[in-house]
Amino acid sequence: MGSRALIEKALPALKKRFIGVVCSRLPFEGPEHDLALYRTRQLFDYTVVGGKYARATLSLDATRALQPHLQPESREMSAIAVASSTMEMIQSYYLIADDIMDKSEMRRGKPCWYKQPGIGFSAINDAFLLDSVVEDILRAELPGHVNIDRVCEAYRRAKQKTLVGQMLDTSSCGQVESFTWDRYELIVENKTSHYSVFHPIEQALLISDVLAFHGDVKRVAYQIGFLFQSQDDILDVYGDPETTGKIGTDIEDGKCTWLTVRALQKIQSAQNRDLFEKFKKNYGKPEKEAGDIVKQMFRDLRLLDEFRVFESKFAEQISTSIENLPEEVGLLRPILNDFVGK
Ligand code: DMA
Ligand code: MG
Ligand code: MG
Repeated sequence: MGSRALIEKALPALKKRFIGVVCSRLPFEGPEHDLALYRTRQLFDYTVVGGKYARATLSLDATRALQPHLQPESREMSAIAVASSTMEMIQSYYLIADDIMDKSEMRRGKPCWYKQPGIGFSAINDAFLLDSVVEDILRAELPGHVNIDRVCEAYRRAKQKTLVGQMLDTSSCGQVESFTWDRYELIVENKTSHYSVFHPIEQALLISDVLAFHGDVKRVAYQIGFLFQSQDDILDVYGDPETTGKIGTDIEDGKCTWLTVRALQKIQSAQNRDLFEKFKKNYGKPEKEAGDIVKQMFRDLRLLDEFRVFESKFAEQISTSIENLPEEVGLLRPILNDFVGK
């Protein structure tokens, strides 16, 4: 059985754990219990279910690669699948908050959670709630595991890093002068690569009791994360909402993205002051006309063609990095190649 299927199979157990932790705080029966039950179910079904499960699948794939003896039908496998599926609760936690901050309308082909009738800003609390149960679930699924404290600490640190990344991402908005590759790399490593690629593998390494070579894995994971976020930036502007399930907001929000850093680099090396002023005047503005001017500038600068070249070259570089991983973590190679392929 594939890891994605095992994750899907683990979701009802994850949901039960989530509801269990929330309801344990309230009287066993009665209207408050029913209220919490209803809201928790609704939250889980709307925001955790229905993604690609890329992070949970990556984590489970990595664990299975490191522990090939694990049987798909075993109890141990079910527990590890639920532990891996917490990656999807974490993802929902970030996305709920990210969509509020980015003023997004759609996520996974439906209105964002905070846009749902009767939800609004209480979505902020829902995000906190999802985060708050992760450690309880990990401890409940892996009782007495030698590395359980390390697993929880890895989550805490990943979260902290992501929040710093989101802070850097949101506070860079509109600061066109600061859009350099250094700034962009820092944003991406923190807001995306660590939690999306490294942390799922890190949890797998800890669950499999591999305590060395995390730094080597991290370097490759950050490269993969960079490819992933730069593609996300391209899709934000050029993606079809029917396929991506979301409507881009980066240009209106004034985000520091792959496209803007490259555009500014080209404008500056051409020493074209007028072009720079034109970009600055129109980037990060709510009006559609301003956004259209920015898009036309991107077109004139042939950024999409350049991205395709960068993408294939960088993907090759990543393949080499995966190849060069130490033999001790060599079992991860096919999983990483697979993840890049997607
Ligand atoms: C993604 O940032 C980062 C986190 C922590 C969710 P983003 O706003 O570029 O992502 P999306 O395009 O999915 O809104
Ligand atoms: Mg966003
Ligand atoms: Mg964002």
